[in-house]
Amino acid sequence: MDSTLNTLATLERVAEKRGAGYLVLVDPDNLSPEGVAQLAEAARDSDVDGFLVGGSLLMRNSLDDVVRQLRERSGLPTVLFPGGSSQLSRHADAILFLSLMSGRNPDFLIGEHVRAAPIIHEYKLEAIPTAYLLIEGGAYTSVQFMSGTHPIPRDKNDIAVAHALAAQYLGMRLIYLEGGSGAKWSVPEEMIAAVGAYAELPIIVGGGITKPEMAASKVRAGARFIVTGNVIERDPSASLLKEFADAAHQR
Ligand code: 1GP
Repeated sequence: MDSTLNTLATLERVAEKRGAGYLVLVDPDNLSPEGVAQLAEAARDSDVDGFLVGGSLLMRNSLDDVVRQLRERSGLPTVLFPGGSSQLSRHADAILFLSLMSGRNPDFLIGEHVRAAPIIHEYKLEAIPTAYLLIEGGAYTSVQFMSGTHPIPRDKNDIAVAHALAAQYLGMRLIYLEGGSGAKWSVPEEMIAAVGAYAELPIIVGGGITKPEMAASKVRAGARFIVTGNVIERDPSASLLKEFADAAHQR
């Protein structure tokens, strides 16, 4: 095991033990300080496995506070999920070092990474090389607009598989299949299964997952981590968090 990737190793152990992990995405713009504190405590008591924090575009400078609060109050792994090189915090456990591989915009393939790397080094953040594949989700999403890229068509499993294999050969550690926040259609189970049949990397699935049954079905198809954002922003109750966690934890 790579001893420098402690947070990834922790998350992988959880997924191994429980069948899959459940991660809650927090957009710092969308929560008040009280809301962050409540969510952290509810997650701690509801079997949630960790937080992702970030957004395609942040309108407020609250990332540091949100990350610190989530981590301190929940004790859960808190990982940056940045929309760009300005979304860095020394308080996080790790950062998904995302390469938007489904796109052909060099800024999101390497440019933002070069800008972020010195700060990541200074903050001693664990950088987790992650292939980020945007999959058509029936809505024109913020990440599409902000990155100026097209998603992979949702019926083109071969294209998703080829990207995932390329990611593996390039040394990525995770594959993120992203339907986009607020997607009408989540990533199809057939595509998750197709990617899992070829690539050996753990698959994260997010975007448009609004019901625990959907999370369970993605896990049966081969997802190792499930991410929800909007649905928990709308109802950050411990009971709903627990339902999603139970749906992801199939062991
Ligand atoms: C995480 O962007 C997603 O991958 C979150 O999507 O807000 O639709 O859950 P939702």
